[in-house]
Amino acid sequence: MAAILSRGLPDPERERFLADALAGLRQPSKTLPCKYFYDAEGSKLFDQICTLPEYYPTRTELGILRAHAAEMARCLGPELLLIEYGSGSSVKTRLLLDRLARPSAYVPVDISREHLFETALALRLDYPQLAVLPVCADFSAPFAPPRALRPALRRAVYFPGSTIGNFSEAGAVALMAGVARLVGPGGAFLVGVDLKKDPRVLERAYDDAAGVTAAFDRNLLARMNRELDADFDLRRFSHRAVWVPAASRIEMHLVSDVEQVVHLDGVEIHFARGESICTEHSHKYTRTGFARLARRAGLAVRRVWTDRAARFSVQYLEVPRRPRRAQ
Ligand code: AVJ
Repeated sequence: MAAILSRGLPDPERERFLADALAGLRQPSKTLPCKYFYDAEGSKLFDQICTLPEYYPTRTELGILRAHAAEMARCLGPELLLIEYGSGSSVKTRLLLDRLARPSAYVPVDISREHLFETALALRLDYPQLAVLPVCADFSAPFAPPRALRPALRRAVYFPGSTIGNFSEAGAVALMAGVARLVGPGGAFLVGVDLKKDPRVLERAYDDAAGVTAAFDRNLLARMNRELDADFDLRRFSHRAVWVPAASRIEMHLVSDVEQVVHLDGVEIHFARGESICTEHSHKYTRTGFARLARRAGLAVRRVWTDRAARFSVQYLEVPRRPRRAQ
């Protein structure tokens, strides 16, 4: 009954997921958008990834925040409207919120609805003076920010976790240009950027010994089975993580172990043995490479904090008040 109802009702989120999945799986090199990792199950697995010994980014970024949050808060200034892209559990944000001077409002933006509203509720309890205004949206598409209850002196976007690494260069520039538009001249962007390093360290971070990242990757197939009437056999796909130096990125793939046909909403998808679905790109930057990218989006890097080993960086950027004309 539930299945009949859910099929009969127009569900725009399901329709978009289905259209994106079909479009990706019909390409000569099969792909799926990585934003679909984060259903309730995927969000749980991702939180687990963040605690793995091999997955250095979360731990390293938290260390940088703990050491420099006060200075970051000084850069951001008082009475701030803070908008966060892909807020998840807002663990890192709390380190900033604890240091900010009289923040006006916090706008967490996330596509994982339950996670978002649970987190907002917890934040309201812990920060009674702060207006917490969650927005359930895909931050990579235009969305309307809510009006803050109190006027803010300044707007800033916070984008931790190196999620910017999921975007192509053009995509990252477009995203940052959107940030620049949203915060306006004099506005700020605080972003976590993972740095280029030994490929062995990178490949292990995306293919851990306990198999949590493999389960996270396969959950995308399980999610299509649950939500899109697909029949992926999870035992017949293997998780792979490869460093692609020419593109300076880690690619995650689900490799078909056998020749097989899978059905997705009645459509047949053929897999040759060894054919893969690319599920994620995670670009790694050098400091100069990232600064160049930001400049193309009209943002100027003002401060960079890193850990001792320079594995990860947190970068503070501004939209110049009088933008210089591009040469
Ligand atoms: C959430 C995009 C930062 O690319 O490192 C972790 C996602 N994928 N392990 C990343 C991820 C596999 C993660 N980001």
